Amino acid sequence: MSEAAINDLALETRFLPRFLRDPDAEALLQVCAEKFAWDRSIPDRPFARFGVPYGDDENREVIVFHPEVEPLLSRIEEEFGFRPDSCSVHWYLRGESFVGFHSDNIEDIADGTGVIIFSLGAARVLRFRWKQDPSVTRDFLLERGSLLFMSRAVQEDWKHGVPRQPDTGERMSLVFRKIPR
Ligand SMILES: O=C(O)CCC(=O)C(=O)O
Repeated sequence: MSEAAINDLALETRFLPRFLRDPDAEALLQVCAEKFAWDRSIPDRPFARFGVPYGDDENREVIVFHPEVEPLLSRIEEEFGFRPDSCSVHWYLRGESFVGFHSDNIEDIADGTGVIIFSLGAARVLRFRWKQDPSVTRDFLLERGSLLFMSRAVQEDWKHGVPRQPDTGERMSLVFRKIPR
């Protein structure tokens, strides 16, 4: 496929590299690490959840957002015009911690919204892979304090994942969405 054709593929994303600046971004990882209730069933990538449940988790009760997360919700609402009501948090303890290629379920994303990945800690690559031709990829370097929005439509055409990156320190991602009612 020609480079021009690849550039025409819709990868509907919006990237805000300095959504939260230091020292706030630097301090927040430690606060989250200490205060969140972590599920450690994946040993090198603990996770936590807030807000409205979805997917495999949908029968649990709503968990109120932690006060540390609330200011981010208001900032996201100002920037994107919707207020997320659900958040899953992934804590990559080391560079070997990873997430394989997958698409998020569009039934868990309200119309007119998208999935928002907010990053803390070490910079990691988020890689998109086009479903029609997996040799077509797009990389975003998600640095501390950055925010990446991906539209609902992105999930239909692309998979995404966070590859292993040895010799990298810990990283945390807070993944926000609004669940359809
Ligand atoms: O940690 C990340 O940046 C990506 C997480 C992810 O792929 C997901 O929650 O679906």
